[in-house]
Amino acid sequence: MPTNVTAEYLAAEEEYRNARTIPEKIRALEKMYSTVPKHKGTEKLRLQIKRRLAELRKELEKQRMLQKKGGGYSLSVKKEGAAQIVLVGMPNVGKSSLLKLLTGADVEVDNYQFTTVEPVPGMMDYGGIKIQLVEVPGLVEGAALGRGMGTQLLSVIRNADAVAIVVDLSNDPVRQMRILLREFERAGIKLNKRRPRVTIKRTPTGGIVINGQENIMGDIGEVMKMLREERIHSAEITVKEPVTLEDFADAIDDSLVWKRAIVIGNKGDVPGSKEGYEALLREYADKFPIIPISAKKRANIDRLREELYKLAGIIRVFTKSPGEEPAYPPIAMKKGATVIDVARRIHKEFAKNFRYARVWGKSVKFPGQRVGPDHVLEDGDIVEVHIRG
Ligand SMILES: Nc1nc2c(ncn2[C@@H]2O[C@H](COP(=O)(O)OP(=O)(O)OP(=O)(O)O)[C@@H](O)[C@H]2O)c(=O)[nH]1
Ligand SMILES: [Mg+2]
Repeated sequence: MPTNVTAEYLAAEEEYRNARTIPEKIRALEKMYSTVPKHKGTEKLRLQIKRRLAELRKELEKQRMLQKKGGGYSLSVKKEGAAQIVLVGMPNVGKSSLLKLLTGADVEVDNYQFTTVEPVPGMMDYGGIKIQLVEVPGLVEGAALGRGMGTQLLSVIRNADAVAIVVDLSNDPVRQMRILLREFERAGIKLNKRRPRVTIKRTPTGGIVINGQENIMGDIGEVMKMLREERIHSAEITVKEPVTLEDFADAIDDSLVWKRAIVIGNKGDVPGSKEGYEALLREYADKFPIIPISAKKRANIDRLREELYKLAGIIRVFTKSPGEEPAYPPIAMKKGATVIDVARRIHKEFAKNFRYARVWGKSVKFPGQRVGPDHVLEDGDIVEVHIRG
């Protein structure tokens, strides 16, 4: 038992011992975690709590899967278009209004909570690229612990490519963010972070080998313990950047998902929204792009469409044949796509018989530059593939 834990911590620990259900245990552990003083001496304790929380999250997910088999239902939405972005927020913040505005989807808008009761998709056009937006019914405190279909809703979010959080700027948006972020955390959804650069390659024999061990900022004994608990007995582990023990725990936790996210501040036309926006900026500007809008007045919607497009993580590439104009619409590729990826998309013969390509646009120094198969493309580039024979 570490010294100097607070009375609050001890009370939370007592609550944990008395907890019977998984949600009760999770709430108690969260309290323990938030009341442990943060210093070197409590590092192991914090790690233990976090690991226990991760275990409980997996158990909750398992229960949910069993319920699903037993006749419960899932709410998944089939992906269409170049990327799927979910619109998520608390009830009545204007998610449906936005969906309607951006995609023309036929969805009910009304001034009471839970107007939308299941996920609703719509298709947004951005310069010829289709991006699917999905409104997720309002999330509430406790969603990840099973309240109001919350676990099903969060699994829709886990499946999406990216997340757009919608808040009502006129109604304490910082409080809305706190509630939502806690539910994301509980559901194992990490926003605007990336998985720590730790790779684990299981090996048949040879025990644990750690490359870059100097990057682990903490007790290596704890690392070994975590690996044993995960039943990793023989593996080559490479730590490519400095990590804390908690980062390491995240890196080996395969129940976590990592998503890019933005925050949409809606109802910017309502009195009090300016103060709400400023408070939101103070708290969250370093973690999320925050876009203030008004769905009602259609204010700042072009900027929002641009931000949603950026969030989707795709680029538009125009293809052309020699001596002809570029074809429209462009094709959507993942950021980081190369010339050979484009050739493959056109036709597999194009990839097989690839000789070189000519490229116009941001990724090249001069128009029509000749490039090889591994040349990385940028948004708006024009590609002309030349093949053998
Ligand atoms: N003043 C103002 N009202 C808005 C704005 N956007 C939406 N509303 C109103 O807010 C209410 C809720 O809008 P919805 O689009 O149904 O909200 P929702 O988030 O989809 O609600 P649920 O599906 O119930 O969670 C409606 O009365 C809308 O007209 C806005 O920008 N400004
Ligand atoms: Mg709605």
